[in-house]
Amino acid sequence: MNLFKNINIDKLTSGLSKTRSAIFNRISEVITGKVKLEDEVFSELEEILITADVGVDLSLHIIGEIKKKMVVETLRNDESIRRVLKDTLIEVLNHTTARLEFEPDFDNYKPFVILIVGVNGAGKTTTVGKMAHNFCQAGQKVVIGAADTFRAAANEQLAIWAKRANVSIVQKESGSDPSSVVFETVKKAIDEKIDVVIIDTAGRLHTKTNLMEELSKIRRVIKKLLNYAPNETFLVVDGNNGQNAIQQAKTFSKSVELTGLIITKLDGTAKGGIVFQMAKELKLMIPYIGVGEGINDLQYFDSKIFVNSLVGSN
Ligand SMILES: Nc1nc2c(ncn2[C@@H]2O[C@H](COP(=O)(O)OP(=O)(O)OP(=O)(O)O)[C@@H](O)[C@H]2O)c(=O)[nH]1
Ligand SMILES: [Mg+2]
Repeated sequence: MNLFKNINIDKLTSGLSKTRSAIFNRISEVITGKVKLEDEVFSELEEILITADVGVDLSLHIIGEIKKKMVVETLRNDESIRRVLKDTLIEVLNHTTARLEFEPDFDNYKPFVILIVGVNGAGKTTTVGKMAHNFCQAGQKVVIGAADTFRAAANEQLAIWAKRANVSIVQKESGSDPSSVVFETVKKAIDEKIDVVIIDTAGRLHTKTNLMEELSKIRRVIKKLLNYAPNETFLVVDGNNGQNAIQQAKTFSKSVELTGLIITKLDGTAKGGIVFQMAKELKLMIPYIGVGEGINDLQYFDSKIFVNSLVGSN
């Protein structure tokens, strides 16, 4: 019953193709036939990683690790270099957070409540729709709460997603208190024995204190109804925003307790290396990544599969 772990290797591979072809394919060019690894090769590798937005410090760390590991490699060829690179990248993703994978405990938490937050246009609403679809496909009963009461068009956009995903939705006229929508959504879930609640919120600048306070109020309202909830508070960030997205996440986490980071629009960038930097700096679980606008384009994040899709599995 793990269908909510939507992983489609073909989608993932094609979604990450810009980062792979612009950057990681270059690695092949650099290492092909280089049995003896000169310093020059290492500095080229380093430059490639930095260009992919892996970050300077992290790229240096990765190259250092590869150098160390290659000393003990008996067989030095393209494949062993690629393998060592992959192992090192997986280690970076795995050693930075206590919780590696999104494994929701639906048996003990019903309803399981997920709150989605982020700056304007990050991909929150789209992600809520895709996530609802994933859970619904896995046989869960889902309700979406439309707590973005700020933008007039927000209700309509989310209603379209709810219809596509074939899940129920709670909405109020725009201008209503977002907390009252949240209250009604969670109440409905309890009354109707719904498995998963996903709350979409309005885009907010992490620097606006009053808007961040609104999120705290939403959380308090949820907690009043279910003392264990929200189970998850996921920050959605646009993968194209690079360093800025890291800053957003840091400021958001000061106001709300984040439990995960969803990185969207990785299909639109050649700088997907940002995922490594985010994992390392933010130490947050990455439950999903977005690799397209379609309903199936929210992919469950598995560090090994992600690295294989980027560096190639051969
Ligand atoms: N290519 C691509 N586009 C995406 C992805 N996720 C979201 N988008 C697009 O990004 C745009 C903004 O998405 P929304 O879901 O409306 O973003 P939002 O965070 O809800 O925006 P606000 O509610 O205005 O703050 C839309 O055009 C989406 O189709 C993705 O993974 N890949
Ligand atoms: Mg939205």
